[in-house]
Amino acid sequence: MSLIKERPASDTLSWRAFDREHHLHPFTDTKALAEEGCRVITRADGVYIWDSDGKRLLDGMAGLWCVNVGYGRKELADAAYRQLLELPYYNSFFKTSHPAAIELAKLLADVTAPHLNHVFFTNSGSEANDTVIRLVRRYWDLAGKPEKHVIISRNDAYHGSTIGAASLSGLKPMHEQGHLPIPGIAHIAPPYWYRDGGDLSPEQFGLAAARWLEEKINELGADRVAAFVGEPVQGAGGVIVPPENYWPEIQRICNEYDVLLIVDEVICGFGRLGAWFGSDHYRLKPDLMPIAKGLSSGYLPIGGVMVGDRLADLFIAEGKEFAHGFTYSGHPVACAVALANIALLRDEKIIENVKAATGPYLEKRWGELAEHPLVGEARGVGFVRALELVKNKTTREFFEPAGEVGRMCRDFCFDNGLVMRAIRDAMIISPPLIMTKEHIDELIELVNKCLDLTAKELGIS
Ligand code: PXG
Repeated sequence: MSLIKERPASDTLSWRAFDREHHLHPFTDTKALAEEGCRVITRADGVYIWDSDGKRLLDGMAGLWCVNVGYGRKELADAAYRQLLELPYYNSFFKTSHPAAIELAKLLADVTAPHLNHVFFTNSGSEANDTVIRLVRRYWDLAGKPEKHVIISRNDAYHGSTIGAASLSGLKPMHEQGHLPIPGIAHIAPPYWYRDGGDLSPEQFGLAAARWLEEKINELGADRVAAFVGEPVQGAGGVIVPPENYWPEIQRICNEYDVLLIVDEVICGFGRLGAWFGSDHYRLKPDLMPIAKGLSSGYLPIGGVMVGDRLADLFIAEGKEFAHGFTYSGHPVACAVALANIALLRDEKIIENVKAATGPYLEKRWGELAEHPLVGEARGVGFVRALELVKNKTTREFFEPAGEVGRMCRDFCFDNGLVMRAIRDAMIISPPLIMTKEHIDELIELVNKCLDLTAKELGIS
């Protein structure tokens, strides 16, 4: 039912017109969108979405890396409905709480590592990362080392769009457009072997890339460095999978220099890598762990920061107020949906299935795509994967300017019933974790077709 008075917004053309006239989209060239018109998605079920013309698309991106349990789960809708009737809103300020937030906090403590026993709720991954900055700096203040305030992040990182999270992010346009980063944030290069590894083996490069953190700490002075932040696998930066020896070395360096480790699990958390968390997959012990997306499978906005005992113990012992929080921190309806979502992941053994069955199958089938003349590298972990499209497979030469070939391939995907994301010229998937082997076969067939169409357009065979 439409609330728009002038005209029932029930068809693609009128929706497009209203969208063009009134809606500013995130990360979008508004002029180009106005010229082309937006795609209107009207419904979804399982691993498929439908647009307003009734066209079905296989959602290779699980929305925006988030619909882990797939679309149309009645259990989540029922949980929201029940909570809306019982207690649609209450806050957790001023010594109050409510059952949904309490139970979710307890469940999160159960599914995360033993030293992660507290959660601070937010409404998004961006807010979670802003909260992280506040927590880290507050922690070192309380610990009597206020000069330890610099947070080291990485180029190509994406930690969100609020001022703090955008500062942690390592994407040039975000910094250029916002006079960012804020003071006290430094960046090192990521472990992007395919692009930057040169003649080094992945192992040699992995160690060298981790040592850039050590060099940066020494350059800034360990007494000034508060924390290091990284995504287990960098998502929006292009699904940058670190060599196996990278994270153990980062953990060693953080321990040695007493630098807190922040592992941003907004994409990798809740099963994406075939483990509950990326930290489990890489055997990391984070002091802080931002979460969002898969926490509710995107059904409602909710995020949070898992806070390790080291920080939580000091905050509690200190007995002083932490001056930070949001009206909707621990929103009851979002918490109820997150609880139902985690219950599905656990009870239906969705993550175990990715690890043991569908993940390895996807890995095998994805690997076959490396044979394609356009594909320089087919990489990934679990259910997050990338194809690096290159001009020359032997020399690892990229296309110039970056992004055009990726966009071309992405458009072929949409036209042929598949959602893939293009990051520069890397084609990305991050599908719902409920994908079956049959869905994976369908996905690979569509990807192959779209790669062929792209190659044909470029005159490459
Ligand atoms: N951390 C990571 C690792 C993310 O991927 C955020 C934090 C921020 O979360 P919120 O909920 O504030 O969006 C993200 C978000 C893309 C894309 O195009 C990726 C994200 C968001 C929007 C688009 O790849 N990741």
